Amino acid sequence: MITSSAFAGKRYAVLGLARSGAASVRALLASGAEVIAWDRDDDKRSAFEGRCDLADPLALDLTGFDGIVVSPGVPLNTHPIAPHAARYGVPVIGDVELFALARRDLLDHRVVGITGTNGKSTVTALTHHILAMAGFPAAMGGNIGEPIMSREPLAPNETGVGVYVLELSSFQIDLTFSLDPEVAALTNITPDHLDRYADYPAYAAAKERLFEMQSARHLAVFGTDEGPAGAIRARQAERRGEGRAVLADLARFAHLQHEWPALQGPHNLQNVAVAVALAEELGVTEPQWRHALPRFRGLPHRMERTCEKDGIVWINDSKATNPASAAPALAAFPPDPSINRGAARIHWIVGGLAKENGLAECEAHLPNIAAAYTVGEAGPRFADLLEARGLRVERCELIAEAVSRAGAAVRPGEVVLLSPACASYDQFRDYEKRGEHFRNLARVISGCADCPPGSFAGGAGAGA
Ligand code: UMA
Ligand code: ADP
Repeated sequence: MITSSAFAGKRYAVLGLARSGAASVRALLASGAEVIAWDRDDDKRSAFEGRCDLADPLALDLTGFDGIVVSPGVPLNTHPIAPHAARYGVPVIGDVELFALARRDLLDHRVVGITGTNGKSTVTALTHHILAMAGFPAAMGGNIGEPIMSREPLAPNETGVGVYVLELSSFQIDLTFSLDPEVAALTNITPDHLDRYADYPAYAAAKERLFEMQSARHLAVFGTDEGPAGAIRARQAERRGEGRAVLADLARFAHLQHEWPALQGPHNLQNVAVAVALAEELGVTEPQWRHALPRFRGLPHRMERTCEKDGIVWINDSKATNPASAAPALAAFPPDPSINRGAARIHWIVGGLAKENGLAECEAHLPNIAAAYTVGEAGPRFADLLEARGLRVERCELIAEAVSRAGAAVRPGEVVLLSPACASYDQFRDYEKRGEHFRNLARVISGCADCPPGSFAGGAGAGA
C-alpha cells in the first residue's frame, strides 16, 4: 500500500468504508494518522472494529480535523457532510487527493489521469498495458476498481520511472484538489450522472477541473473536439499553448485497427489514439506500442465476446450504461453483403434503468438491428420507440427471457448483443452482475457451456 509522512500525526474522518474508504483508512493508519471511520452499513463498519474509532462524522465536532475523506459513491450534492465540514473549515477530500498528498514520498515517478464519460477504463487499461509491455514499472487504479492507495509504490527500473495510471470519475475529481498529472486525458463528454449534478454543464465542469489542476507545462490529450470537450480543449490550449492541449489523431491509427482483435469499433480508435498519445509523452516508441496493441485482451463487460458457436457471436457489453456507449457497439456490426444477403444482423438486448428519455446516439445505427429485445424498467418505453421506427421488437421483462428468445431467432452470421444503454440498478447490483448473468445464460443457450470465461476476448475481430 502507499503510505506517506504527509499524514503522520494528522487527524482524519473517513466516511464510506467500501473499496476506496477501506483503502484510505488502512493507508492513513499505516502512515501514523489518527482515523475516525464510518459507514452507514453495519458490516462495513464492523470490519474496522478495534482498528480505529468508529463514529459518524455528522455527529462530531470537527475542530482540529485535517480532512474528511469521503467515498465517491456518497452523493456530495445531497449528503449533509459537505456543509457540516464547511462549518469547521475542514476540507472534504477523497482517496485520490490522499494519493496526491502522498506523492512527495514516492520515488521518482509520473502520474497519468484519465477521465471522460465513456472509454475511461479502456484507455486506462490500455495505457497501462502499453507501458508495462514497453518495460516501464506501471500500476493502475482509481475508478477502474482498485483504489490507488492500496497499490504497492513503484521503483524506477532500467527502462524508466514508475507510472501510476489513474482512471478518474467526475465524483473522484470533485474530491481532489492538488493532483497534477504529468499527462491527463479526456476521452469525450456526453450527458451522464445527472442525478449528481445540477445540470449537464455542471457535470462537464467537474471533468474540466482535472485539467485546471494540471500545471500548464504538462500535457492534456482530448479524444474529441465535440460537445463540451471541444470547449475545454480550447480553454486549455489558451492557458498552456496548442502543443500542450492536443486532439488525439485518430486518422494515424485507422489503417492498423484490423491488427487489434479486442479494440474493434470506432470508439476504440478514439481510445487507442488517446492511449498512444499518453504513452508517447512518457517515452514509449512506435515499435513498442505497435507490438503492444494486438496483445491487449480487452476488459470484461465491454464488447466482450462471451461465446461463439455455430457462426453466432454472443457479446456482453453490459458496461454500456448510456446511449452514447451503446452506439459504438451497434455501429460495429453493419449489414455485410456476404452474410445472410446483407440483412441486418444484430439481436439487441436493450433496457434497464434509463439515464435519458430516448436512445439518442443509437438511432443512427438502428438499420443494423435485426430484432430488439427490450428489458427492465425502460423496456416498454424503448419498445414503443423502436416499434415506431419500424423495428421488430420482442417485449421481455428479464434478460433471461430476452436471451432465450434471441437464441431461438438468431441465425449463423448474426450477433446477440447485450448493450443495454441503461444502468443496471433496476434488476442488478451493478453492471458487472448484469454482465455475469448474461454470460451464464448465453453459454447455456448457445450450447457453449464449457467455454472458459473470456475465452474469446482475444479471438477473431469483432466483425466490424
Ligand atoms: N455510504 C454511507 N453513507 C451514505 C452513502 C454511502 O456510509 O450516505 C457508504 C456506502 O454504504 C458504501 C460507501 O459509502 O459503503 C460508498 O462506497 P462507494 O460507492 O464509493 O464504493 P467503493 O467500493 O469505494 O467504489 C468507489 C467507486 N464507486 C463509485 O464511484 C460509486 C468505484 O467506481 C471505484 O472503482 C472504487 O471506488 C475504487 O476507486 C465504480 C463506479 O461505479 C466502478 N463508478 C462510477 C462509474 O464508473 O460510472 C462513477
Ligand atoms: P468507462 O470506464 O468510461 O465507463 P469503458 O472503457 O468501461 O468506459 O467502456 C464503457 C462502455 O462504453 C462500453 O460499453 C464500451 O463499448 C463503450 N465505450 C468505450 N470507449 C468508448 C468511447 N471512446 N466512446 C464511446 N463509447 C465507448
